[in-house]
Amino acid sequence: MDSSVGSSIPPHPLGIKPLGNKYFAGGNDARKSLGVLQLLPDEVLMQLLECLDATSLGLLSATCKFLFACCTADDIWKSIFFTTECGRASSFEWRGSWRATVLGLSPERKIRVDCSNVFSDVLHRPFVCSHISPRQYAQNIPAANKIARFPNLSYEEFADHWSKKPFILTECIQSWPVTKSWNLESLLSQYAEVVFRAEAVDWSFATYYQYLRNNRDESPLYLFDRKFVEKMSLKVGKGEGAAYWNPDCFGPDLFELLGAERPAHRWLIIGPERSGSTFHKDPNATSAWNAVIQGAKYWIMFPPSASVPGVFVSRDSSEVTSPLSIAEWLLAFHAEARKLPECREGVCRAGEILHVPSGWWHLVVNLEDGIALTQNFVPESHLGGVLSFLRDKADQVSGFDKSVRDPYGLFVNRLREACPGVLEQGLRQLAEKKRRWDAVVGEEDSSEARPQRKSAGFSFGFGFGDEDEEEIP
Ligand SMILES: O=C(O)CCC(=O)C(=O)O
Ligand SMILES: [Fe+2]
Repeated sequence: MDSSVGSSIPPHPLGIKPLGNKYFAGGNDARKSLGVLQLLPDEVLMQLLECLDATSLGLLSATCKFLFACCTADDIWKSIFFTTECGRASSFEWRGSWRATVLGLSPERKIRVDCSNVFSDVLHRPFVCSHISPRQYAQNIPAANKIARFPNLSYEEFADHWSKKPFILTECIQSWPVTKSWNLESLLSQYAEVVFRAEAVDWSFATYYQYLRNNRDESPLYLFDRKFVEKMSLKVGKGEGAAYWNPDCFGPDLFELLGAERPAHRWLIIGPERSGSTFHKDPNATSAWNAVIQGAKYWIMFPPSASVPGVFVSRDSSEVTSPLSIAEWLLAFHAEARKLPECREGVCRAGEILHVPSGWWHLVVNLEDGIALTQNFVPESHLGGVLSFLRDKADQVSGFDKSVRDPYGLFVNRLREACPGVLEQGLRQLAEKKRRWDAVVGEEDSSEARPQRKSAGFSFGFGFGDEDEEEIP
C-alpha cells in the first residue's frame, strides 16, 4: 500500500487491526474465542452472518469480541436495512450508518467495546477504503497525462481536432442559470419531497441529503436520475426560464433524430466525496459531456483500445470486471495506471465541463460533495462507430424502450429522411472501420462484424427497455 495512503487513515473506532498485526500481538488473539467457528475463514464467516436477522446478530455479537466486531460491520446492516420497512420507504431518518438506521440509534451513541485483539483484513479493509481521501490521487498529475483545458471551443475546432480526445472547457457553461442557482442546500429547499433514483433505491431528496452529508460507506449510494427534468419541471434549451442548454461546441446530436424513441441520454448526478463511477465505456458508443455544477471530480481515462490495469474485459467486450469499489482500484492500480502512456487525467471543477469521447474508458470520483449534469450524444465524427455498435453488437445496445425492436434500422431510417448525406458519410466510416478491423484480425475472426450472442451484459448497460433497473453506471 502507498505509504501516504496509510498515514491518512485514522485508527479503527473499535481498535480492529489488519491481519498482519497479529504476528506482533504476542498471542492475544480474539479469534481463539470463536470455538468451532474458528474453522471458517473470515470471508465465509461474514457470508454466513449476512443470512441472519437483526435479532440474531444482536445476540451473537454478545458472545465474544470477534463476533462483536463481525456483527457490527455496517455492510451486513445495509443488507438488513433493505428488508425493513424503512428500506422500502422513500423517506425516513438516516442516522449516519446502516446499523444505526435499522436499530433507530441516536447518532451520538458510540460503540465502546475494545476489539484491539481482533485481527482481520476482511473487517479492516472496508474501513480503510471508506477513509481514503480521493484527493491524494488527483495530485501530481504527470504533465504528459493532463487532460487538455481550454476556455471554450468552436464546433469546427471540436469536429476537426477534438472529437476523439478528452478535454475540459473552463468557460463554456458559466451562463447556465443552474451554475448560479443550484447547490445542495438550494436543491434541498426546493426539491426536498421529490423522489430521485440512487442506484437501486428511490429516495426523497431530503432523505438522500441526510445520507450524503453523513455516511461512511466505501461506495456511497450515487444519485443518478434520468427523469430529473420531468421531476424538477426544468426547461432545457436556450430561452426564457431555461435551467441549462446543450453547449454549442459539440454540434448537432444525431440521436435527436430519434425523438421520443432515443435511449436514455441525460442524468442528474449527485453524490458525496468518494462516490463516483468505476471504469466503463459509455453506452451505444455515444460520446458524452459531464458538467460540474458543485464540487469537483477527478477523471482518469484511457483510449478505446487500451488495456486498463485491474479491468478485465471479455473477448466480445460485453462484460467488464473490475475491483468492487473505486477505493480498491485506486489503492491497488492507480500508480501503475498512471505510468501508461495512454493515461489521461484531470480534475473538472464547478463551472467546468468535460468531454468523454466515444469508446473511452473512464473512472470518475467526486473529490467533494457535489452536483453534475451529464448527457450522451452522437456527433457526426462518431456516427460510423455508433452505427457499427447498433448493428454488430445488438446484444449490448441499451437504454432503448422495449417497443424499439430494431434500433439500428430505426436510426438509419431517420438519418435517411433527415440528412442522407450524413448517413452516407456514416456508412462510409462504418465500412472503413470494418475494413481496418478485418485487416488486423483476418475476416474469419471478425467478431465486430457479426451480431453478438445475448450475454449477461456490459456492466454499464442501461437495460433494454428495462425501466429503471439497470441505469446505474
Ligand atoms: O460520476 C460521474 O460523474 C461520471 C458519470 C459517467 O461516467 C457517465 O454518466 O457515464
Ligand atoms: Fe460514463
